[in-house]
Amino acid sequence: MLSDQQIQDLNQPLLSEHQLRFSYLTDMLARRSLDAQDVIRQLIDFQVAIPSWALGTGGTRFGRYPSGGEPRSLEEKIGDVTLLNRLNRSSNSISLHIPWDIPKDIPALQQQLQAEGLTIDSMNSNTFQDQKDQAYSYKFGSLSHTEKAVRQQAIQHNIECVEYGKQLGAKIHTVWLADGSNFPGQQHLRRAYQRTAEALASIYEAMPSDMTMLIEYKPYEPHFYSMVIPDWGTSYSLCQYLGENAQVLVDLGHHLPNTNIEQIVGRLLHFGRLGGFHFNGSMYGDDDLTTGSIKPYQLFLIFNELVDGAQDSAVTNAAVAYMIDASHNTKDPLEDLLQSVESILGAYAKALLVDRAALQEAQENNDVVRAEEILRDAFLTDVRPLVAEAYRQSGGALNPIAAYRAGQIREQLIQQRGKLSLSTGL
Ligand code: PSV
Ligand code: MN
Ligand code: MN
Repeated sequence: MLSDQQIQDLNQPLLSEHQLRFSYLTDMLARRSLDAQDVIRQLIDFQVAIPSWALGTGGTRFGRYPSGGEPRSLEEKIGDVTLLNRLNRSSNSISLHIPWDIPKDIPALQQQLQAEGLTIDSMNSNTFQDQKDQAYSYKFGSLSHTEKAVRQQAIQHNIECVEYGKQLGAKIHTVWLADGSNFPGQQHLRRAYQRTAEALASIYEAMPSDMTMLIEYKPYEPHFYSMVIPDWGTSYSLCQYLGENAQVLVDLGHHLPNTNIEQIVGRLLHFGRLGGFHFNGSMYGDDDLTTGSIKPYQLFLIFNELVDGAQDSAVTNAAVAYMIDASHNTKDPLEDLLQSVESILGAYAKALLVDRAALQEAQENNDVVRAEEILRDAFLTDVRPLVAEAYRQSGGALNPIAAYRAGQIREQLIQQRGKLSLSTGL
């Protein structure tokens, strides 16, 4: 499905208008001493991992409305990421969730990945649900649980994920902990933290030296009084406790409304502890909407910190892992992911246009308006021709969503896999 030739054919009718818009933007950037090709090169290198759980329709606890053709196996999930990557050449890896994605035939999986030029990005553990044959329940926590046997079971599950990761070549083990409490007094807050730190240390010790543990924080949900890892400070302190292969993961939806996420990013870069992102969009909380759909300026400001950090020799932060973490009820999941990747690339491109020397000068002179205008100037530039050109130069579609629709991909997937969704059993 979707050969290189097909993509070229779909690009053909769009080419002349694209050339017009691209050459205008190239000229405008040159007037500002910016080299469009230099930006494009960086966009081509930028890759965003796709989580296996974003490939099916999400839902709420009220219902789910799948559009059909959803992947029924890990192989089909990799098949979906192959399609996305053929269209935009910017999503060359997939993140797996255990036990949802337990690999059955590892050599065959490796072959499939290699043939498509894909890799496994991260392994994600799941101690937020009880599984069928599980000895102990996580109702009152997993790594933070009061009982040692429950903690041990959760540690063992994480080590199992690390083992799968080793076999599949994943370099990241991500821990998002649903542990917390719903009522004051339910949990001893300090001891729950201590137990978690010790349990994480046992997992950390089981990791090979080239693997990084990403620790994700979240202020609320599933618990509404306290979460054991509610904020970046807690994640950061756990990383400090564990060692240099532990890093903080910033999920954009895991902040209380109006939190200054770009400042958190700046702080973590300063400490060299920024490990990765889960991109999504949100209006209220962990809404898991399309990245950039609600707060595009915030997304740009986050990338502004990242680009600034990358250009500052004083920042020694290791490479940051980028992933989407979104899943909702309304859109075709593949179209949603194409939109998200495009928003991310757009925000990155805009951040690359910021005149850093002028910004620094304005900041040092406390010229507030000038500093803000420099950022706004970059943010308000229409960079879509740069992103489209990056897709084109790397062999992708000039307009991935249009190509997806013109190629009737969803219709073909429904034909192959059926209209019904396995996850709901409907
Ligand atoms: C739950 O909030 C969550 O969305 C976290 O963001 C995790 O990254 C994801 O689920 C998968 O475990
Ligand atoms: Mn997440
Ligand atoms: Mn989340």
